[in-house]
Amino acid sequence: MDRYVVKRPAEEEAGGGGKRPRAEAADPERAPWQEIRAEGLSCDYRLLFGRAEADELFRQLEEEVQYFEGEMTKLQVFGKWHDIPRKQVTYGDPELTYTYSGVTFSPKPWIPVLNRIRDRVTVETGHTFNFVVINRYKDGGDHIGEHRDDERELVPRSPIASVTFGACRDFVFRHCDSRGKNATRHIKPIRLQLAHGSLLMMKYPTNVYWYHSVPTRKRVLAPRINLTFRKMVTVAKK
Ligand SMILES: O=C(O)CCC(=O)C(=O)O
Repeated sequence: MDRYVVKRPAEEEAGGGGKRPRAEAADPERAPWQEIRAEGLSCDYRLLFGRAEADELFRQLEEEVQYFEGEMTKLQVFGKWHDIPRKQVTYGDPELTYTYSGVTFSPKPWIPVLNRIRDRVTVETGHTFNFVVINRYKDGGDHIGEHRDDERELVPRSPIASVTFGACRDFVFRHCDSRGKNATRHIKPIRLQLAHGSLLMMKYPTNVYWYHSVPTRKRVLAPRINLTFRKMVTVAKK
């Protein structure tokens, strides 16, 4: 498996035999983009928030985000309904909806902490977003299975901005030709470790060819929150 690990400065120091962190890594304003490329995969990754701001945003998200309850916590896989193995919610512009695994989500209205994160992504990337899916993994038992973000409602070829807070979890890309028993080719999966306060830009055509997942990791005891900002097609109301 190809492995890319971009750690926060403190982790770099601990793992690097007491080496001082590089200046650009210590200051998220100057954190460099890391380009992750493979056949049909184009992603850019960097730290977006410094440690203190990331901690503050994580705390605010824990206090202010209200996750779906009841029927909205189930999803359909091969015709059978299952509990979603994590908490989930969508926020966004009022006229939008989003269908995922047989469930149509209506967004809750934007709240200040989400506007702040979304605006920072826009300033750093030049892309605008009108919808966000938030996933909360209480520990390493919570997970998300392999899927592509290729829903019909997404603006064609628009990038998806994935912002992570909390525990560092493996994020695995697998090429569509290299999945399961019917694999026709052996393309190595790509494993990323998405750090607290980081941004992963998943650009076209990544979600055409590559599935992604956050697998269970029993040794992870801390929570993680991931926000995927998306641009959805706005359908004019009659
Ligand atoms: O938690 C993550 O990093 C992935 C979330 C995800 O795959 C999704 O929202 O579609």
